[in-house]
Amino acid sequence: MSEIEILVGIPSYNNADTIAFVVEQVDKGLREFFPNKKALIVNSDGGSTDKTKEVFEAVETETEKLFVTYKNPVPGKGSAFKDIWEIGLEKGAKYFVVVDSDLRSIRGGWIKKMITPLVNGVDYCTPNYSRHKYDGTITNQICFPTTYGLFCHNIRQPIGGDFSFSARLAEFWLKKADWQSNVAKFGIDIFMTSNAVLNGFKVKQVFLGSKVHDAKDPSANLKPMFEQVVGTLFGIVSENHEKWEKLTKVNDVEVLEKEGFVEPQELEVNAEKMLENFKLGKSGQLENWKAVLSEETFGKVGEMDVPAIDSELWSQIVFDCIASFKEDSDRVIDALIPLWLGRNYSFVQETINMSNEEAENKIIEQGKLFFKNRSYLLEKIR
Ligand SMILES: Nc1nc2c(ncn2[C@@H]2O[C@H](COP(=O)(O)OP(=O)(O)OP(=O)(O)O)[C@@H](O)[C@H]2O)c(=O)[nH]1
Ligand SMILES: [Mg+2]
Repeated sequence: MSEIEILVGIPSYNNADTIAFVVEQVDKGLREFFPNKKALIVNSDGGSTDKTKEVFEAVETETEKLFVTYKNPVPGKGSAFKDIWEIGLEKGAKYFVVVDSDLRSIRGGWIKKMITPLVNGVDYCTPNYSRHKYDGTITNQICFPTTYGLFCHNIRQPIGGDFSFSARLAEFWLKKADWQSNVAKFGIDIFMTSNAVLNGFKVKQVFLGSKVHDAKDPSANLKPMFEQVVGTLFGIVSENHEKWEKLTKVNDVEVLEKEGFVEPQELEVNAEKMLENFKLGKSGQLENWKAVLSEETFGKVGEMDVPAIDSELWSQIVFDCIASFKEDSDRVIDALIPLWLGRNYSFVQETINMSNEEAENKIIEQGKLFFKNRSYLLEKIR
C-alpha cells in the first residue's frame, strides 16, 4: 500500500454494537475536512468474540480500512495501540488519531478539531469534554490532580481515550513503553500523557463537547482498571521525580475549540454501594493502611466508620501511597482502592446538590491543592 498521511486507530474488544457509528463519523470527518490527505482507518482488536470484525468490515467508507488482531501477547488497550502506532509509522503517517469504539457522541468534526493542531505543529492533543460530575472517578480523583499538582500541567482529561499526536511522539512512546507491563492494558493513556508532558512535547487540549460512551458506575468493579492506571501513574511519578520536582509553575495548557457548557451524559451512581465497599475494604486493609500511610493520615482514616475524606486529607493519602509505592506496589494499590471509594463517597456527599459545573470547580480546586501540598511528598521521597 502506498504512503498515508493520516492514521485513525480504533481499539476494540467486543464493541460490535457501537463501532460502526464511530467508523462512519471518522470517515465523514476525513472526507469532509481532509479530502486531499490519504488516510487509513485501523481497527486494532483484542480477539473479540462478538461480531466486531464483521461489523467493522461491513461499514462502507471512502477511506481505506484495515482490521488487525494485535500481536502483543498481553491483552489490553495498550497492545491495541502498539499495532496502531507501528502500522502508522511503517506507512509514513504524519498525523495520528485514536478514538474509543464505544463512543456515541463522536462526530466528523472531532477529526477536524484533533488533526488541525497537529498540522500547525502541536505534538499531542488531549480531549476536553463536559462530563457528568460522577463520570471519570479515576481521572477526577487521581490522574487529573497528579498531572496538575506534580507534573504541573493543567490537563483535565489525561486519560480521556480520544487523542491525536504526531509521528515523532508515536515513535518516542513506542520505544519507551514496557509492553509486558500495565502500559499494554489500561495504563496506556496515562503513560502517553505523562511521557508527553515530562519530555517536552508540545501539548494542547481540544474541547469535544460531551463524552457519551458506555460509562461505568464507579461503585461497580473498576478494580482491574484502577490497578492498571494508577499503578502505571505511580510508577512514572516515582521514577521521574527529578524531572517533575524542577517544575515550579503550572502550565495552563490551552483549550482549543472551547465552547460554553454542554449538557453531559446522565449517570447513576450508587453511593450506598461505595460506602459498603469502603467498610468491607477497611476491615480487610487496616494492616496495609497502617503500613502505607503516615501515622497522622492513618490516625484519621483508621477511625472512620463513614468516610469523610476531604481534598486535603485525600492529597495526603495519595502522597503517602506514592511515597510507599516503590517498596511494595501491590500493597499500595490494595490499600488505596477502598480509600478511593471513600473519597468518591465523600465527594458525592460534598457535591450532591451541586450542578455539574459547580462540582467541576471542586475538582479544579483539588488539583490546585495537590500542587500546593507537593512539598509534603517531596520531603518523603527526596
Ligand atoms: N483491543 C482491545 N481494546 C480494548 C481492550 N479493553 C478496552 N479496549 C478498548 O479501549 C477503549 C476504552 O475502553 P472502555 O472500556 O470504554 O474504557 P473507558 O471508557 O476508558 O473507561 P470508563 O470511563 O471506565 O468507561 C474501547 O474502545 C475499548 O474497546 C482490550 O483488551 N483490547
Ligand atoms: Mg468507554
